[in-house]
Amino acid sequence: MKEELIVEATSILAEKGPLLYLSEGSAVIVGDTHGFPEISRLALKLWNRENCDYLVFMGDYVDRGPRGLENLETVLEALISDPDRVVVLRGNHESPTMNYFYGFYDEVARLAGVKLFNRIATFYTYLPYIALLNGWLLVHGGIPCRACRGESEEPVTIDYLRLELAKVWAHPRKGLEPEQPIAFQLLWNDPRGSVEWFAPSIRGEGAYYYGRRAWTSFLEKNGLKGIIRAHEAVDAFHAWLPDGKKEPLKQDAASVSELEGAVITVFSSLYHGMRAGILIMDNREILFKAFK
Ligand SMILES: [Mn+2]
Repeated sequence: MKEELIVEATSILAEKGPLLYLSEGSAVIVGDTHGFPEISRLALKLWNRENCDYLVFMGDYVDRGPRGLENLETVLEALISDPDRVVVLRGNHESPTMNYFYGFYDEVARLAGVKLFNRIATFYTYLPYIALLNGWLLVHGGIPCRACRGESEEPVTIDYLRLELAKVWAHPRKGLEPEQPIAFQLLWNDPRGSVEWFAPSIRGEGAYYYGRRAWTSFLEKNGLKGIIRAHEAVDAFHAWLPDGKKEPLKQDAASVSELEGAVITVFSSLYHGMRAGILIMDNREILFKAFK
């Protein structure tokens, strides 16, 4: 990968900020791709073929899979080719610490050298955390708690998230590893229908499960329809419905009204041997595409 590509992508993101308000439109939405550029290219092809307004990548481009650098390059070339319509969100693997443990640091050091890795690490701090589209919240992990005591708590507002993210976004020290609790949870939290409010996550300190009352009260307070996120290795898709039930989403399409109040997970990598999911959505309908 050329250094100029990272530099150009960084300067595009620097103008956008940590929270993106997208105007209404159709979108192709991609979950974790983890080193599988063929899935990112497939999403690009779908985006062109279906003539959608947006192409949204929800983070975790590198680590685990075999070709992280090539995958990141594919995503960044898409961003540079159409910066107003291609959205590139941050995942929990857009982090130097994760890259030391899960393979991407070694991959870059071997193929391109440590200097490029440092450029990439700076680039991570400019990635947006959240996009709002058609009344849905798009985020890698999910919604955060503040008190996190496992009991009912006032949901966070979008304004609060914007202000908290402004404190760490593009900050050369604070943003390199998103340790600030709100930023961290946006990238690390998982939904669980069996949980009511918030519960500590098996992923480790600072990460939580957000339960059905946590996400439904968050959606209500912010006037949102639902959450689309990635982060968990599932077979292409699943959804938690507002009553806490799990829906495997075996059908090819669902109306938006049918899924109102839900948290939808889309996972788009092949490293775990299951199918890669890609969503196509507009104001009325969500299509579920799965690939092997
Ligand atoms: Mn993840």
